[in-house]
Amino acid sequence: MAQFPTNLNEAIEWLASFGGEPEGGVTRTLYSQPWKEAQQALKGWMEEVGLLTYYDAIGNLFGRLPSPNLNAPTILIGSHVDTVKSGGKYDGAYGIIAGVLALLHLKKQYGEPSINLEVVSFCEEEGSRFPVALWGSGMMTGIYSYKDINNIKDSEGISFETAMMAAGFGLTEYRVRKDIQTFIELHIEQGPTLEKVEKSIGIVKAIVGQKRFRVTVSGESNHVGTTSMKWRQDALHGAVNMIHDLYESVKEYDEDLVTSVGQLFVEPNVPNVIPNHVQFTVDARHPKESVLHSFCQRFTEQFHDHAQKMNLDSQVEMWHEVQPAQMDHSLNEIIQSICTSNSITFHRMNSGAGHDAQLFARICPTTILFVPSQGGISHSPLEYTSTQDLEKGLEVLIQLLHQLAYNH
Ligand code: HGY
Ligand code: MN
Ligand code: MN
Repeated sequence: MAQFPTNLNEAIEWLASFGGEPEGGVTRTLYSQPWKEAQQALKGWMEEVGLLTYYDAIGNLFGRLPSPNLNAPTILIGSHVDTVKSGGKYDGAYGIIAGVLALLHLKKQYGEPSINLEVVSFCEEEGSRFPVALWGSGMMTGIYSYKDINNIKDSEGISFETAMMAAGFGLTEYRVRKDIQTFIELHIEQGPTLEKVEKSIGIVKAIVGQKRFRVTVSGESNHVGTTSMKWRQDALHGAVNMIHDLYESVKEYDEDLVTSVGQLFVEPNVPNVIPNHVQFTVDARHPKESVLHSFCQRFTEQFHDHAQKMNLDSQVEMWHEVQPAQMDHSLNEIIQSICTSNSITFHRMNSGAGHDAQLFARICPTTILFVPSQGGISHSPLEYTSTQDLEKGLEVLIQLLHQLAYNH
């Protein structure tokens, strides 16, 4: 294959090769070698298609199609380049690739826009290497600052700051942009809804709020054979009771509330030793902040009750929280009219996944549109979206940007 892709499908495979794994997954975590290579390759591709490229101070990469009007604002499109561990080819990547192809098409077809158009490859959204998520958009919107990464380390003990500086970023003060007029993200749905309702485009009304916790349970390790059940301080038994209650409590709320324990570490993790230390994560989400808050308060109290009854110590620490975000109604109306006039089916829905659009919605008119995920699978090597669906999403994005950025 030539150095740079010439179409959507080629670009998906090309970008997935950076951090690609033999079993088909992709691992491209913030400031890692595959991450650096992917950003550099995207920069080369953006330049090849005629965009002006640059990095900001933390490693967000931009490709700009400028307006001749020096005072024009900027419409930003794009998504995140990082992935979860052994993730899919489309999560984040599709939004960046579609952004580059859309600007290439608009430049060829209509020349210079009256409003600057920029595609961004956000450095990080997932929170899969460090316990910080939405780093790229969080800094761009001014919601985060460098102090938010103080004392943050990855699972190998490498500090966020060390990794950022080793990649050549974080060396200068961060300047929040004031020229962003609109943010639009194109993304795979990562769920089963569009496939079930047999529609091609998801027009997102709101993105759910989410809270992520690290729970630590401490007891006392001892010999499994000589310690009677009544004398134990078994951290794993305590954690199991907590997790059981978590999944029971969620049933008492409406079906929009979701929660998961995605990670669990046991120490000393030896078959004939009673565990003295357990750490697990809780991810909880809902479109309404009040419901999310009440659920999180409830399970936190339940966890501490279990710990107290079992003579254990417990810590429940929230490390990530993002409010639910409403998407822009007038942008969504334009998307709906584009779908209708192109006979592209659409479905109005919420997003259960968090996205960079969630933060941009706080500073400017923002929306995110979805294309279907086959089987609703995501964050997995089995993540897949058909070329036809990918192309439809790109077509809607192109027409939306043409309406917004080219004076007729
Ligand atoms: O976890 C999420 O919602 C997103 O995929 N980062
Ligand atoms: Mn994701
Ligand atoms: Mn994503």
